[in-house]
Amino acid sequence: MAFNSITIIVAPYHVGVYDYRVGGGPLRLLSHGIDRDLEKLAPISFINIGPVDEFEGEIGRTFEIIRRISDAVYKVVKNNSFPLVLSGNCYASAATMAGLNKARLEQTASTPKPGVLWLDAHDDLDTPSTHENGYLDAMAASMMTGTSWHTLMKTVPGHKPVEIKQVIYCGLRDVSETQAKAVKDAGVDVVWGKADTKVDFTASLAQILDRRSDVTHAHIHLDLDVLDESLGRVNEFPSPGGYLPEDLMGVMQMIPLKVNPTSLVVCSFNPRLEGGDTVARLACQAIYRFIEGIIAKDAPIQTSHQS
Ligand SMILES: [Mn+2]
Repeated sequence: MAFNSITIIVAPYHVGVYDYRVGGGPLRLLSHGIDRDLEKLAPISFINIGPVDEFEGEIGRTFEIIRRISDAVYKVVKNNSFPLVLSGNCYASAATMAGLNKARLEQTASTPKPGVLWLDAHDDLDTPSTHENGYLDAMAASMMTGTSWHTLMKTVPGHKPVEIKQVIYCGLRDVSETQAKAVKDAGVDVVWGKADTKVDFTASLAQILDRRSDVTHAHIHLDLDVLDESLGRVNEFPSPGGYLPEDLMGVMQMIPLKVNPTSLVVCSFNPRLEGGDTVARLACQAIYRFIEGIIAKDAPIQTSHQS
């Protein structure tokens, strides 16, 4: 899978409200110069998702953003560019999978359906009927896998439910009993985070990917609350037992060695809480290492410059 450039899709919204709470995350990552860093690796362009204020309520605005991200990802993939989506909300991954699917269906050579590596403290498999706290993002994975919001998801260009077994979790830990049961019932592969024991996330995920010969291509969902709460408050839902910096770098460097990444969504980061700039710096380093890994794989000649 060769990419000739990277396109940064910028969606700085929380449920359609610009720069509010996690909507500020993409802007903070850009203020840390992620685009200037990546420019050392490949040509960069941008697609900004424009305001959606005229759409009805948080649900109407949310689904318009999902449709627009899907369209953007589709265009980027058609141009042989790599989509890096900086989003406030997690449901950008449901949108990205729809855009990838639309592009894949138009390809003459058959590209395998991508799996999804869901790096997050949360499973996001709630439905409106099981959901408890009002945070729409807790349904991001169920939107993607076809177990919630069926009618509105049909308005998303290219959306076709992703089979739940194609989703692999790494860092999951902040779940209710009902949510844990939903994950277990789904029978998916999970690397659980543990508050009382150090987990080797990189080795454990690598082991799963070695075994999963059905997952050769994958979309990467990086919810920054996968980071351990000791590093800072990534959003309003921090939890212990998450990734330390070496886990984040390890996982993001390992992934391109095991699968062909199709896309990356980085989301769910409210930079105005304690530790926001620490989180932003770590996220930028992780994105850089990940893209560097993809490029090194495509062009072995470049690996000689790496330490
Ligand atoms: Mn989360």
